[in-house]
Amino acid sequence: DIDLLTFGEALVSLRSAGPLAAGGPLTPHLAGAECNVAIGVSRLGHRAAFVGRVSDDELGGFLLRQLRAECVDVAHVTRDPERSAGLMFLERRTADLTRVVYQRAGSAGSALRVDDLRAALAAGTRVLHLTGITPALSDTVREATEWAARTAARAGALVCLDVNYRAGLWSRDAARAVLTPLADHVSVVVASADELDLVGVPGADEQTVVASLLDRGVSTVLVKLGGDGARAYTRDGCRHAAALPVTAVDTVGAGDAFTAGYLSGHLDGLDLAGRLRRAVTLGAFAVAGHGDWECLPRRDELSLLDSRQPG
Ligand code: KDG
Repeated sequence: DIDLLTFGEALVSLRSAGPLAAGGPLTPHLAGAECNVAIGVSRLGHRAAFVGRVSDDELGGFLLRQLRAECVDVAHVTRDPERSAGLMFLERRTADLTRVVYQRAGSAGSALRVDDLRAALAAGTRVLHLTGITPALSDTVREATEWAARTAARAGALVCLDVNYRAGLWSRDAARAVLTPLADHVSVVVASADELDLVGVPGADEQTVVASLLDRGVSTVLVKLGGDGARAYTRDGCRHAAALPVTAVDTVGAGDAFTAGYLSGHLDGLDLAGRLRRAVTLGAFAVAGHGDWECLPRRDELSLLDSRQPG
C-alpha cells in the first residue's frame, strides 16, 4: 500500500563547484522535483513510489540505485532501451546563484505514457503528487499527467500539483494552457508567488487566482515565499507560516522539500498549522545543506530544528 505516488523524469544532475565553462570536476547526483518529493516523504517513514522511464544503461541504473537506497518503491519504473537519460548540469556561478543547463530533449523520461502509469495507479495511493515540469516534457507525458490526475482524483486520492515553472522547457502561456485545466482534478496547489497566474488568468493577483481555484474545488492553495515562509489559503481563510531561521547555502530543492513536508503532515493527519510547520521545517533542512535532497531529515531528526522559532 503506497502512501504517496509521484511520476515524472528522474534526471542525472552533474554538479560543478564553479562555472561550467571553466571546467573542473562534475559530480553525479539524482535530481528531479518528483524524486526529491518521494525521498523527502520516504525519509519520514511513509511509503513513497516513483514511476517513470529511465534509460537501460549505467545512468538509468544509477538513478534506480539512488531511489532504492532511499527506500522509494521503483517497481513500476520502465527501463527504456532506446533512449538516454535526461541530464541536468548545475553550475555554482556565485555563492548564492546556481544555473542549470538541460540535455533532456528526447530522453527516456520524456517518453513516459499512460500505459506506463496504469499498474501503479491501479494499485492505489493515498496521495498523487505531480509537478508542472512533467507535462512540459512531451505530448505523451502531458496526456499521461492529465490521465493520472483524473484517475487518482476519481479514486479518492489527494492530488497535489506543484506548479514548478521551468522557463527552459516552455513559455508561460504554454504552461498556463495546460496547468489551468489540470487544476480541476487537484486538491492542493503549491506555487511560488510568481507562478500563481499559471493556474489562472495572465497577470491576475494572488487573491483573484486563489479565489478562483477555491471556487473550482481546490481545497488548499500554498504560496511559497522563500525566506518569508508561506501562505496557505483554504475556504476558512489565510494562514501564514514564517520560515525557520537557518543559514541558507543551497536553495535548489527547497520547494520540493516544502511540498514533501506538507504532504507528510497530511499523511500523518496533522491540522493545517502542523502541516505548514512540517513544510517549513523540511524547507529549512533543504536550504541549510548542499544538494537537492541529500540533507532532508529522517523522522528522528525533525526535532533538530525545533528550537528555531519562526523568524
Ligand atoms: O526542483 C529541484 C531540481 O531537482 C529540479 O529543478 C530539477 O526536476 C528538475 C527540473 O526539471 O528542473
